[in-house]
Amino acid sequence: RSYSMASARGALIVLEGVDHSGKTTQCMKLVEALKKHGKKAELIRFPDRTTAIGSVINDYLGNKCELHDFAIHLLFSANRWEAVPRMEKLLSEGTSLIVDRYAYSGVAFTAAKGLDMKRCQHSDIGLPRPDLVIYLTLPPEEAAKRSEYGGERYEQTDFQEKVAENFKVLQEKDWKIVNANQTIEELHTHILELAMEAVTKSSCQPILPLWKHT
Ligand code: DGP
Repeated sequence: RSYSMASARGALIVLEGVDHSGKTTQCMKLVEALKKHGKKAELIRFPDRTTAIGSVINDYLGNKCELHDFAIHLLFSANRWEAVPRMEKLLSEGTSLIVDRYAYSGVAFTAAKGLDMKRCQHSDIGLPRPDLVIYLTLPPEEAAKRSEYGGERYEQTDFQEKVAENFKVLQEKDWKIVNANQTIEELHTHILELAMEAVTKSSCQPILPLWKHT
């Protein structure tokens, strides 16, 4: 029936995971595969370095400027909030969004500097809640084999281990934990299956808000 087709919304699908777990590669492949299956899909990356806020974040990550830990935390958060109107519009038009990092990275990274986790979560309360979170895991020795860390801030193993611990605290029951230590194609097949299921399931569900004030 055409009226129900028109009202079907897209799914909000987030990929999180440790660095070098292949999130970006998998996000791009997933968008293409969903399109091949006749679904409307678009890639969203956080941080989005193309906006004014994103360009400050880019300078910060490249060690070109210094900012108070909480100030940069709020900019990462604002960088997600500034995308919300576009995200809501696309979702309501039936486009599924494949999101490379989200508020979970926001909290996991800032809290790894020693800031209180609840305080870190505060600025992201109320963002659109993902319909599906896929968390890619990779043992640190496997991540190290894939490529050397570059010169960006945060690219150190001890820091990344703290980040991984924080992700464990943030993990919710319905997250799909996927071992990234497989070939690109094997991983893609698994992720596509999870995503197709989410696209079907989410189409007539309301979009809920992320987290709550406690
Ligand atoms: P990427 O462009 O995905 O490589 O991410 C750049 C770096 O920024 C990466 O080390 C993870 C980190 N990052 C991503 N989102 C956030 C955030 O919201 N807050 C903080 N503090 N760091 C983040």
